[in-house]
Amino acid sequence: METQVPTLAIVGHPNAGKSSVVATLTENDRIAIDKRAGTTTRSDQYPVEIDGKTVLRFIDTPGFQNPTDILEWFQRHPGGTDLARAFLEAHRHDHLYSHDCALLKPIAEGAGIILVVDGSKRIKEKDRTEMELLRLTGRPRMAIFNNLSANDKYLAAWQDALNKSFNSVRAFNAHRATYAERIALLNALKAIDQRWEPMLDETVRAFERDWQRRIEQSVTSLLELLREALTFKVVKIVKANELDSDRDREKIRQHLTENLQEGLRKLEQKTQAEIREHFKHHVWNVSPSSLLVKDLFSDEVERRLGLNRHQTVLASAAAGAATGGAIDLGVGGLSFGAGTLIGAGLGSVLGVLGTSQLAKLDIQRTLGVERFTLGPVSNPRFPFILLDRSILYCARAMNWAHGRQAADESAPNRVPDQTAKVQQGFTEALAGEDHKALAKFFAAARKGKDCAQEQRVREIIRSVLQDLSNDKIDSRAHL
Ligand SMILES: Nc1nc2c(ncn2[C@@H]2O[C@H](COP(=O)(O)OP(=O)(O)OP(=O)(O)O)[C@@H](O)[C@H]2O)c(=O)[nH]1
Ligand SMILES: [Mg+2]
Repeated sequence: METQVPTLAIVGHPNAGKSSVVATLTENDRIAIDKRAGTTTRSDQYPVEIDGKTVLRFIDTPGFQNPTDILEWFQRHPGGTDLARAFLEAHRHDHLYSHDCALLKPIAEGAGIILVVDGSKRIKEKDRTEMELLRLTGRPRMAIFNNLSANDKYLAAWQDALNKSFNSVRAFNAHRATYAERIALLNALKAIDQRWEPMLDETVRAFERDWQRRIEQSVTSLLELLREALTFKVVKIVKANELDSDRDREKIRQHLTENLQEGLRKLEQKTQAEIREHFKHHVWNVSPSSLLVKDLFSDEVERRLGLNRHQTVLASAAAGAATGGAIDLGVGGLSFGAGTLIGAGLGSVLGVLGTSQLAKLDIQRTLGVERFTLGPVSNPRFPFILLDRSILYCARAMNWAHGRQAADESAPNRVPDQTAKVQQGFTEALAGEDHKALAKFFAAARKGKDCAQEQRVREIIRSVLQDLSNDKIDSRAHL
């Protein structure tokens, strides 16, 4: 084992949530976690790598099997010996202590210790035994509360007992911990062994750079999605003699609308897969009540995300004025200029996406064929809705702890994605100037053109994503 790479063994009772803590700390959702005790039977190493370099190592261990025996054995042996190593040598082949030996092995090899406890349960004799035997190993050690319920009746007693034997005692919840809390834990590890300080400082900086890089990659994915979605169109060519009536044309329109929607759904899904990859998610169980699983073209999504009507009109007017074209608010196949629209009363003009037009149908007749083209999307609200939903997806990817594989209703999402809880889209909370910049970017994207606003748009989205991952969430008015 390279000594300069800080290595921490995660220890505790069977089922204390040790593997869940390791999964969250290493962003590895493939680690076996189960409600049954005894899931982990050997010590497994989980290196944290940044740019191909191992900067930190966590070791998942089985729960203590016979803590009382270990403590008694330690107490019978003279101080100054490396007790973990001595115990291991004496019990290496004793099947009765197989889990204990697996647990003590990394400690004997020099790993620091993170003890995981459930501070919501009453403290028992066994807990005190484990604390004492870990103290006797003489290794740098931290204790963390991974509380499985909100009960805080016993917390003071735990604090008291742990403070006596551990260099640092902190809360770290495997299901709720965010990026910021992971960084805070790494910083706290510096205090338990000063030799680690330079390496951990570097690790924290590497983590921060890596996180910024992921946010940047996500912004790129989102801009790419918007560009692709806003140029996407569907075409059907039919022989004129196969078209009897307007009913046939209406059927083609419906068919093309379905294709257009399906194509846009696919583009969204492709981007979602990229975002999961940026944030290392392989397990992705979203509850059916989440707005993220509703159809992109459903009323719920349309109602809860995107700009409001007033904002849409103002933003589109600015973008329309800039490009010198009329604004198509795409309602019932009619096209309104800004003046007409405002004069007509906003309420009656902008409907939900389901009833208003997503894109215009163009029909060209030449040489005995009719060429039907639907798209690209001209509805001015749609890109705001798509962007909002993508931001919501990023928010979940950024804030969903990798150790949270099972459903856990007790831990609300950092950024609510339950349909009933989403009161407003992210773009709606932005300033009018930002709406205009976005609208101009969308207008240029529709034409497949570069946009002078692109840098600005990047900054807007980056800043929203940074806020959502920096624990500033509670200060956002709409959440
Ligand atoms: N509600 C809640 N449940 C948790 C939390 N952390 C872990 N669990 C659950 O506790 C159970 C045990 O988690 P594991 O991570 O497998 O525990 P372990 O300590 O590794 O267990 P063994 O390997 O069997 O010793 C699983 O059902 C987890 O989903 C948490 O923070 N909150
Ligand atoms: Mg385990």
